[in-house]
Amino acid sequence: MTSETASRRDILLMTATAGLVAGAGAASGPASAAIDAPIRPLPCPLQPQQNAMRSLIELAGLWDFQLDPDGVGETHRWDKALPAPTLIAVPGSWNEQFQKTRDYTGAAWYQTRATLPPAWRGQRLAIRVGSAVYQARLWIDGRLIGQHQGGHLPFAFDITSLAAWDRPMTITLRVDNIALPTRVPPAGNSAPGHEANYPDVNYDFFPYSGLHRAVTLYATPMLHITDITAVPAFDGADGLLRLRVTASDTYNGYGSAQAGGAVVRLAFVAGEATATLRIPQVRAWSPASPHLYPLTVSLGEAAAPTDAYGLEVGVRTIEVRGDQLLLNGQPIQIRGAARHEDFPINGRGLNLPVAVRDIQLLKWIGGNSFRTSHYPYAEETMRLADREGMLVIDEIPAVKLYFGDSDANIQVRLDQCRQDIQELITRDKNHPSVIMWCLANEPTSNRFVNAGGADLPLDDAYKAKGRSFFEALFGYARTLDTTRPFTITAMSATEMSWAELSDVICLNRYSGWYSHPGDPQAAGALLAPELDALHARLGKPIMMTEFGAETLAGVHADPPEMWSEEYQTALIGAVLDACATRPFVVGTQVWCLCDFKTAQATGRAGGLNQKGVFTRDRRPKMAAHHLRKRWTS
Ligand code: GCB
Repeated sequence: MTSETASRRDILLMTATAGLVAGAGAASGPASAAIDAPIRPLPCPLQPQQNAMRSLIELAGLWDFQLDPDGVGETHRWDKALPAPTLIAVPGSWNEQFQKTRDYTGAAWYQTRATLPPAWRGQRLAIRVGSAVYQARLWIDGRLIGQHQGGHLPFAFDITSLAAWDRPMTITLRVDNIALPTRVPPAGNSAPGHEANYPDVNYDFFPYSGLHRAVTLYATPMLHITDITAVPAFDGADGLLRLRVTASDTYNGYGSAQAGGAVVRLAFVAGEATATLRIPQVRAWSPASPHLYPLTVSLGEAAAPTDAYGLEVGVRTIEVRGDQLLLNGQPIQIRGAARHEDFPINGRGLNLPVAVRDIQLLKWIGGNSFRTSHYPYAEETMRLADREGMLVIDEIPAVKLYFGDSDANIQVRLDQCRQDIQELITRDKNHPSVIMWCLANEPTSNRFVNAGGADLPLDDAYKAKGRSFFEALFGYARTLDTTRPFTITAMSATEMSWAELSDVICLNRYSGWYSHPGDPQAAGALLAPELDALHARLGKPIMMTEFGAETLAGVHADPPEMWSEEYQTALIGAVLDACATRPFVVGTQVWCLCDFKTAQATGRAGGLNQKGVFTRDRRPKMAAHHLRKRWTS
């Protein structure tokens, strides 16, 4: 716990100036090679891009890899050379690439070499890691550069002053996935006895770990664009993009932005410019017509730009009004499923074919949405969602938070959640597909904390602690984005005084499975009065973000029996029927799109959660056909 506390202090130090979305600029100064102090991470709003002024090298492929179960790597300077490495694929989880690493929790080291192209001399150089789960430390040529904590979100460092031009550079990452109460998701509240699982995690998905997304070296002009925020709006038939652009080096000068045939001049003062682009007769973005406009922002004179960055933007608005959710001013019905980034061997490693396929499957069942349960997904997936007209609930990795341990631990988790939502909004704020941010999945009672296995009820002290935690988190998050709703998803054990802080009330309900076994109709019968009571009390839109049943593909029963395809179909149908007659229920997302790997447990046949309406290899179960019939006709 002591080293965890120390590393938290480092993180806070290093992220201290990363800033809010509105203030995120080039936080990094040039690093002095003489000072062996960590370099502050750069904010990561813009995915590295290859264009006429910017270049990148993706360090994908086989890296040297070594487990460090005894934690000796730092003492023995493995950052210079790994003593006995094997090869591993990056990106990819380490768990299933070798038999012996499947359930490994601890530190592991990755190392590769890269030669900088001579053409990059004189440019600003950075290294960016798309996702390292959970904590990562980075060395270049034996020098500690910095660290990041939280997984699933990118981090980058300015390495201009460390560039080697006459030899390959050695890049080393130490990644660890140790489960601790001070991490998010937190350890320390998992079930004992027959509910226990292995590996021992407090959540229901496999703790895949490692370098899950691209590691990229990239070069930009010295003076360069550091962030673009484009907030869409309508003015009659015209579309507006309210732009805020930041540039490095407290730039004072000009630039320009163009989209949809409109051009606007940007006047930078101390590295910041704001302007509004007006797109006449705009084509609004929606699931039915996901029209995107290429937006190009450049520095310098339009005829001879000195830096440029291109984005695709959609013009749409999203708003909660009364008990409705309005997209472009019209009530919208959300249909779809929650997902996981999960596939055999790859684990949680970037898998573009699966990301493409999953969105096709969602469309095939007539869905228009997904939730990034239970962590931020790859940037490529968000781009696909924009292009395919998916409405996304974008979630931070705050699964199963609890409030039964020390105030100090709760504060560390709150700080981590703040960092997660700040980094997520920084990364995803320009995606039209993102219609809501989710700040937690199923914060829960303290069932097993300090209880020695007993089932503790939620007492008033814990309720109050949770309430102030969420007031602080919602309050902070709402300063980062004033244009989208925020939510948390609530299981039946989640205290409603926390969940009611949400703009859209999101419910995960499993009657007919975890309660009322054998009675699929219970899922609808118990839900209907609960929905009415919540609506009467809160007057807010409600969404079903999870409901479902474990289903072994190929198992059939009439009358329906648990684990059969008929049972899953009946249960899902009962929930959808209950929602269909209640216009304040603005969305239904089944749990979940596809079967996925989880920790081993008595209720998880084959180490899988099989509540997918598709199998893990993406074959439809009966419920997928049912949804397709229901949602496409
Ligand atoms: C939930 C969780 C999800 C689980 C699911 C289940 O409420 O949010 O992570 O996988 O239930 O199948 O139990």
